[in-house]
Amino acid sequence: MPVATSTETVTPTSPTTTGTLKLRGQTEAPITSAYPDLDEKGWTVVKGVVPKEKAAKYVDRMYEWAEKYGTGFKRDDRETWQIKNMPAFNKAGLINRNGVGHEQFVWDMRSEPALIDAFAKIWGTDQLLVSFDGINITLPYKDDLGWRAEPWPHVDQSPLKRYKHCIQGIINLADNGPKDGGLMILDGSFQLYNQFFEENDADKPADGWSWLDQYSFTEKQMQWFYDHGCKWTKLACEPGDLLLWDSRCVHYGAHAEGDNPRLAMYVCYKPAKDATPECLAVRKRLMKDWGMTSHDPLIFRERGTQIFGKKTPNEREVPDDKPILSDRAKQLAGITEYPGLSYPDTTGLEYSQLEYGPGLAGNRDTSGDPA
Ligand SMILES: O=C(O)CCC(=O)C(=O)O
Ligand SMILES: [Fe+2]
Repeated sequence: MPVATSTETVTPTSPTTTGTLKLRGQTEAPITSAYPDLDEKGWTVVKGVVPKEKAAKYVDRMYEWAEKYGTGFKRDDRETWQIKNMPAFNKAGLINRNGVGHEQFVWDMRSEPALIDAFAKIWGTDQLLVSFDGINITLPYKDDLGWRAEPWPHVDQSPLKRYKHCIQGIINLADNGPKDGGLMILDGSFQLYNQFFEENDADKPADGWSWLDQYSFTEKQMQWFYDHGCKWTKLACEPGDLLLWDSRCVHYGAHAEGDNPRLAMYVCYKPAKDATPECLAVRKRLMKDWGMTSHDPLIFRERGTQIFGKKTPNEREVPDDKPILSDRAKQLAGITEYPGLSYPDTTGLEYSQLEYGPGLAGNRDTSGDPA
């Protein structure tokens, strides 16, 4: 099948001052023929990408990570399942702080061959770069969750991009039923993406739609979708299932209503050949400083404690279990080149520095954080 291309032109700004990477040039469009649902409704659940036994081991490692945080959470004692006992998290249990995106267990998960293969089918190549994304632990808290429990309907694509651009992923690790915390998709919204921005052009800010790959909808705008027949669906899934969705689907992560915890990791891969030298340089710096990214591995906003600042005094800036990267993981990180590709080095950093670099001071982008 021919690969469509699309061209995006934006004004470059320095990534070191904004914490946000803007890229110019051509990026390939994903090929979704392997997953027809992605073209029809914008999302799909790929069953059993990781075997259940392996998923259970990742759950153990995630709980162990949270227990080692040392603020009182114990997986076997539900009395300790309180917000104050957990590492700082965002809405719906999304954790993108504490260097978690570079923990060994996260790198191991990202390097799972079957997971990479699912994205290789989408991009027609296994020479991929992966996002330095976060994890999700959504416990059925008894605390008052306040803002954390509110829906946050959004798309992870700029209104300026009116074409297929990114397929996002979540690898689900624990049983996830209709009442558990999890991914909510507004069915029908994917097909209406362009129409929404055309018909609601009056909502465009004075300086135009943002090029940031993220747009949050107001209640009034959501009513537009409901009036056009869209309905929320909670994606139920089993351990080891991969949730894939086109970034043009309106979605959010819901909090738990039932009794079960949700454990999951955010994953997204794109072709290494589409990475510009600028992108590769920022990724290399993030590897050195344990920084994280939003979902798209090529066009991203920097994320993590280095960017947001510490939310709690004990927030870690470096991973607890610093990763020893396999050769495959180094390729996925963008530290080593794939055969046939060459990455001009603009950083002067050696890999030894990348493994044990100091935490980076600075506060480059503290803007709002829908995932
Ligand atoms: O946690 C979730 O299910 C959704 C988070 C989200 O918005 C995303 O992964 O883009
Ligand atoms: Fe999102």
